Parts: sequence; structure tokens; C-alpha cells
Amino acid sequence: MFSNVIVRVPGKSLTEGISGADEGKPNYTKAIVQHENYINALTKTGVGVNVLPPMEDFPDSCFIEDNALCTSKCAIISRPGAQTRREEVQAKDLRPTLSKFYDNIEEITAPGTIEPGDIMMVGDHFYIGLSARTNAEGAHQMISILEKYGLSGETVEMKEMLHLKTGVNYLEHNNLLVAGEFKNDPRFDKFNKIEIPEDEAYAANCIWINDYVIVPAGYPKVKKAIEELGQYKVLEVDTSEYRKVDGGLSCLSLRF
Ligand code: CIR
Repeated sequence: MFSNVIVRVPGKSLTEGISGADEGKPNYTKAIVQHENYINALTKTGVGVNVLPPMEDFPDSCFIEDNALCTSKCAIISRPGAQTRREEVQAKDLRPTLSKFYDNIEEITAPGTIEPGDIMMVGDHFYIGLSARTNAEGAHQMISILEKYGLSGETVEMKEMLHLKTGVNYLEHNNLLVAGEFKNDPRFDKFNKIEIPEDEAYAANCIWINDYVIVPAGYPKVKKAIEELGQYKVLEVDTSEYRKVDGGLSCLSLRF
């Protein structure tokens, strides 16, 4: 059960965000409308939405998921692996906002790097992808912090995807969306795996919030597969402008 989310409105600089997508630059006006629709969908799930203002100096700062890991016991401020994102976590409003909800705030320190887009929560256990953004030291620090609070973590080797949750996302009720390189990873065999077809790979990044699953608009096979599970109310939000800078639904919020 989540009660709160934190989002950050994108700045005009979103057009300069890091991208490997080769789909052109995001349209800022459209991105703002999509962000409002995202907030409306989150509100519908019953959570309180905390909206932080844009940070023009950081083109990728709307992808606030990568700034902290919010657990049931503590929040951990990250240390992003991407150089242009490293200082995002120094935002004046990040720690004070987390402090409204958490007494315990920890942080990852150099030389560790970690972007929580690489971290998937399954109950009290956290899978941490070792990506180009998250190094072994960052994962090690994160697991030590989690253990201090009675939580646990394990690392996941990965080769192709930007972040772990680019390709694997937990929808509670033992249901796991899996795409690409994670389809055959035996560590996920204990879940009810919903395999994402190659042509809808982007939609592996859906988010579960309470009784709802939010799915990116335009991926009918994935939407149908989730609806057929019969356990969720499904909402669609168009994220086309965020996809152009490799971002998806999970990246746009902290949920706790
Ligand atoms: C980046 O490359 O960092 C951004 N353009 C996209 C971040 C996506 N975040 C996520 O998957 N958690």
C-alpha cells in the first residue's frame, strides 16, 4: 500500500535530457500535459501527490525516481551514475521533502553510484541491477543500509537495458512484467511472469499503486495482458515525450 508520491515537474531543458532512443526531442508543451495527466492518474489511486518545481539546470530531474529509494523504514538518497545527473540529489527541496515523511534518511557516498531505476522492490526485498549507472560499490552500500533496517537486497547482472526497471517490474500479487534480457533469468522463475512482447518492450515499465496499475498509452497487448489478470484497475497515461529521453512511468515518481 502506498500513501504518498513525489514528482518533479520537467523543465524546458527536458529537451536536452540524456537519450539513446533516436526518436527526436521531446515537445515540452506536450510533456507538461502528459505530466499533468500522470499526476491526475496518481491522484485517482488515492495517494497524496507532492509536486516539486522544475530544475532547469538538470534536464533529467523530472525522473525523480533516480534520486532516492523510498522504503517502508527509511529513505536513501542516491548518487546517480550519469555525470549530468550527479548533482540532482543536492536539490534544496529533496531532503526537506523526504523529511516530511521519514525520520531516517541515509545516503550513498562516493565512489558508489546507484540510480533507483535499477532497484525493484518486492515486499521487504530489493533487486538491484548492476547497470552502466549503478556500480557494485553503490549496490553494496545500498544493501548494507537496507540490512540495517531489517530489509534485504541482492544484485542482478545486466547487459542491455538502461535500468533494471526498464525491463522488469513487480505488480504485487506475485505478478512480474518481464522483457528482453530478464525473461530467462531463473531468479524470477518464482513469480507469475507476464512476458512482454518485443514490439511493446517499452511497456514493461508499468507501475502498481494500490489497486491500480498505470500502463503507458499505446501498448494494447500489455494492457490486455494486465487486464486479463483480473486483479487491477488499469489506467493509461501517454508518456510519448518521456520515451524520447528514455524515461517511463516509474522514473517519474517516488512512491511510498
Ligand atoms: C536518463 O538517461 O537518466 C534519463 N534520460 C532517463 C531516466 C529514466 N529513469 C528511470 O528509468 N528510472
